[in-house]
Amino acid sequence: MKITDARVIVCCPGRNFVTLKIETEDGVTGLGDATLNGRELAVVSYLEDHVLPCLIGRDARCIEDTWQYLYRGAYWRRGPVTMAAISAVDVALWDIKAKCAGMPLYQLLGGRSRGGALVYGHANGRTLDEALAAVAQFKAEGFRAIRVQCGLPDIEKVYGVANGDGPYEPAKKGLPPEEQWSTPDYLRFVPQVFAKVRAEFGNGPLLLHDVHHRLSPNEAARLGQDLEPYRLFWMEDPTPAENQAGFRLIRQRTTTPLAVGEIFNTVWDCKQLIEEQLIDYIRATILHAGGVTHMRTIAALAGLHQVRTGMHGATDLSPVTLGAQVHFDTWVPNFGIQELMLHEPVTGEVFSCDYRFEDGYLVTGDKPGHGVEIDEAKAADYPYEPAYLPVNRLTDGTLWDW
Ligand code: CS2
Ligand code: MG
Repeated sequence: MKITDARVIVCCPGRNFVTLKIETEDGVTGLGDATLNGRELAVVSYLEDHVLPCLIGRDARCIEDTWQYLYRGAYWRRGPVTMAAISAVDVALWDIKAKCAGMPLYQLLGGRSRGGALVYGHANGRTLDEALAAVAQFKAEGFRAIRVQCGLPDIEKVYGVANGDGPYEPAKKGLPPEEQWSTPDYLRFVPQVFAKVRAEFGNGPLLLHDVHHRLSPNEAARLGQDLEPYRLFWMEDPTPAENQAGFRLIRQRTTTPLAVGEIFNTVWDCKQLIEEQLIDYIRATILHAGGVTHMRTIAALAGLHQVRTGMHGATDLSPVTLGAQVHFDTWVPNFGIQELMLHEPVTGEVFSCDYRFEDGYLVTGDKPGHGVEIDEAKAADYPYEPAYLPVNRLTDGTLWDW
């Protein structure tokens, strides 16, 4: 079954998405997501200039061979641009294979392991009162697990908090906006936030928090200890993870569960973290870590070491990725949780999905494939708009991790 056409669709229904559509000689099509937030066009070029010419004429059924061809064959391995491009091809080919088999993707992966994927939503507020109101709202909507982020009293803009009345969306049109950071203020304030949330909502909700790579291992250990009384589901990205050994220090000093990996591209980014059991949840995604094919490798290694999945699911992952991930979550034995940051309604004009939110879970339908389709004519109504993630500075102006 030859691949006869492959094209990249760039659109901005609410935010930018890069989608790959592969067509085969018998008319079956598959979709993959290649969105790399703030660096979208680099992946478009990688695909259009270097990958797609090699795909035409290949057998769409040979997913593994194509993965190896694009990974080993490029000579230049790994990296977010390469791996997002490989993922888009891989997911589109899994979509095609599942459609040809007449099965939803989770069936092809090994079948259902659970009814639905437990998801967590994003409650945030500029003030503690706003954050508490947001938690109440997520609870009322049926979320069982809630991530809580709160502004810092003396800092104007921090990660994870909406600035206006609209939903939180970090990428902004135009050049990169700037946010501010103060580690001492943060370390003092966050435990108070969770004390308040537990006092108000009791032990029922599963609570999560994203540190967003801003602390040193020692500072993260302090925060982990201070949060222990509030029994978090996880503390995410406590420190940048290029130095995997850095997690030893955090791990030895706190029982607060640790999650990391939304920016990882391959199993090599988390091999030591997993093998030494330095983390509890691996957040690598189908989109940025090489598709369904490579996420299986990561999840299998994680499973050997009692690490569970907790895939990234922010709005910069398109509905195509979320669709594929819900199938993966429905099957993978060592599933932990799935992030769910809802796309704006306008995104739904371009992408149609076969997954739904039900009682705190994402449940996939039974359409063959991953169940997400794109309306290309509608997509053309929303052309690409340059947008960047923020950069972060300490209060004295020093550039910091965002
Ligand atoms: C995040 C994201 O969802 C998360 O956990 O860390 O908000 C992240 O900042 C964006 O996906 C960046 O593209
Ligand atoms: Mg995160």
